[in-house]
Amino acid sequence: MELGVVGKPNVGKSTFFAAATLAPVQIANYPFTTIDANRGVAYVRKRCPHLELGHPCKPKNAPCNGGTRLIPVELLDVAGLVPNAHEGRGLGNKFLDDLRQANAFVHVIDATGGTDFEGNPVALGTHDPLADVQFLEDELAHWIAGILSRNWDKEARRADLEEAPSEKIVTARLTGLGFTEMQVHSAVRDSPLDPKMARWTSDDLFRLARTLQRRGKPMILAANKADLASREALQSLSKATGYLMVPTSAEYELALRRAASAGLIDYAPGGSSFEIMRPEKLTAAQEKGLEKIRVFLQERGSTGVQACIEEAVFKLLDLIVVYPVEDEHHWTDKSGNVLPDAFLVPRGSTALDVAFKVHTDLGNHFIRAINARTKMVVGRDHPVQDGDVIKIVAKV
Ligand SMILES: Nc1nc2c(ncn2[C@@H]2O[C@H](COP(=O)(O)OP(=O)(O)O)[C@@H](O)[C@H]2O)c(=O)[nH]1
Ligand SMILES: [Mg+2]
Repeated sequence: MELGVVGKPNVGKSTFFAAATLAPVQIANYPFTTIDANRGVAYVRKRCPHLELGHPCKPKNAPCNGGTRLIPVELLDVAGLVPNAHEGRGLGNKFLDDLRQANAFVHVIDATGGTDFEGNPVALGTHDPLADVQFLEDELAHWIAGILSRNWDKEARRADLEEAPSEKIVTARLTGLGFTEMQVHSAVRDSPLDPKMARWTSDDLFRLARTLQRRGKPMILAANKADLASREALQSLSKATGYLMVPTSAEYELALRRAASAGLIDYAPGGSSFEIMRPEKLTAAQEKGLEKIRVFLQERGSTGVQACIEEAVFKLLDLIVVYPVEDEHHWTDKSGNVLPDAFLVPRGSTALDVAFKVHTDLGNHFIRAINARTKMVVGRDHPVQDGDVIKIVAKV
């Protein structure tokens, strides 16, 4: 699972990334850190099923923080995209190529309208953030269209002669961009296209690219710098975009997580409050800064950063969490670890999909699954539910 943090320069992408990937101190020994300069691990939260068991879990891939399971999600901080990045402007193509595997994008916009297209600061309210949404969509569609149209005419003629299905040709051309075959097939099917591929115009290819981009690389908006924007302005922006949008203050979230990891405050990311632990260690400026943040949290509920990642995962991508175990009675793996793993899978995934997610062998030798809560046996095609604890029975 990977989310690409995208947007033009100076909107707060790196601040968002730094905040989201800074682990709370309680789990600092867990690799929720930066993998390299611009790849890091954030997480989404779920109530851990160990609370039902009455004794603690022993997690391997997703730590548990007092009953809150933290399930890792990779974040990619992409350097700012400027208009015409697809033509290579501002190292555009390299950055676009970094986004190939992203399942979805968090598009960070400056909700205050205080940054122009190139990332230069301008008077607040003088740049329309909606224009950024349009521009980014266009860049992504141009990028996909560019890959799709490379030597199109030649290949299209050959494919027409061989009567190759167009979905197959398009899928092959876009390998590595992270689209599923189903997404490509449905995009081709829903586009008004000539049966002969050689007759597809560059406009046709661009429209197809746009459909693919919207379906295969969905986007949530982080309306950032919300600390400088009024609630009313944010509400009308949200209404106008037609996208899922979460107001964020990446700057406040970063300040809180840094203060928390320094032991100055007690703060759980996503929370609506914090507690000062070491008042004697705070400078006057820090104290004043924290008070401003406290007021913001009281008014808005949270900084929005954690909420934005969770909306991307649970709403935009509609993923659910399942807990595979080997012992359906004790909810353990072979070595007795309680609820060792938590996996994100698309809603509608079957027991067999979960088996493959755990291990290819388990998928290949699948016999049946057992819902560890109800002890009911379920077949391969049974769709799993959010929070299911599930045992896979396979031929050994
Ligand atoms: N007021 C405010 N400033 C922010 C926020 N997030 C980032 N900034 C500031 O915006 C500028 C650009 O941030 P940066 O993360 O480098 O943007 P990037 O170029 O998109 O990666 C920096 O001066 C940040 O301190 C925020 O939530 N509120
Ligand atoms: Mg940056």
